[in-house]
Amino acid sequence: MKRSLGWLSLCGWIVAALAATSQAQTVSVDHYQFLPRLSVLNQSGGIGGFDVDFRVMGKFDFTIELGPTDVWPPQHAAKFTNVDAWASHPILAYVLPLDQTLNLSGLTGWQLPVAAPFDVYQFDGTTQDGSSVKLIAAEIGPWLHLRGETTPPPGSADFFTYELKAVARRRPFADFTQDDAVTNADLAKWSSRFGLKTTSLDALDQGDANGDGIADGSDFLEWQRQAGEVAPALASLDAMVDAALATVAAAETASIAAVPEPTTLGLGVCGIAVVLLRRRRR
Ligand SMILES: [Ca+2]
Repeated sequence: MKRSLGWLSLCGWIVAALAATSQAQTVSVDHYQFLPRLSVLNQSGGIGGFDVDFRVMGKFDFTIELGPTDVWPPQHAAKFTNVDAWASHPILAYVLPLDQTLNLSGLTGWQLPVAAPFDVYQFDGTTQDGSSVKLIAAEIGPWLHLRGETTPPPGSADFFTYELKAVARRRPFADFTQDDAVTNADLAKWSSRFGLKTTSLDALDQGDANGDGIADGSDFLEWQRQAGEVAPALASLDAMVDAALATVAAAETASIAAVPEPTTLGLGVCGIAVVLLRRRRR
């Protein structure tokens, strides 16, 4: 009886341990802020035949988790959390919440096997109206480049489709003038706000780079670290991501291609040795 109880408790312990390992492990959480000048959500379609560019603004967190541990190499999963971002109509006073139009918080992302000095994630999901969403996110230095689109549910006639091209900067960010560059103008803005608490308005706009509610010395240090920084052009980011994505296909082909067996490898080495010997004799 005692022995069976012991076995039962061991089984319980193993089950608990397995449950614990199957829970996603957070690798990193980065805070980002959209750069509205470089971020556009295009809305097109509908019966009226709309084609409108909305400006994307707001904040979100980018969370990386360890994927399933039973695959090798281990893959990272990504998701958007604490999304407080929207797309603003160029003329009319209305906005599209990104969590609604793209279901940003509901997308699941996987790291792609790119041969590039930065990480690329592919996101998939569905919006509330049944449109499917595909999105690529690339973490290039402090910048997060996002591009993606929606496709309406099959057989639907009156639906909008959306295309996103956006750049976000990791926070803290010392661009207080919101011109995507950290310059003396930002220092002047910070000085004019020094010691003041931020209100419900945008924290950056009030000299608060780290978003702790006050424009103080730590925000000056951020400005000092980032002084001279200019946001990269959208086209150059696009080209980098294109080049990285092109290596995914190559990586997949390489893994499929057979690794030379020791015998064939040995024969190849023998062949080269024979050729070299012949050359030497000549
Ligand atoms: Ca600036």
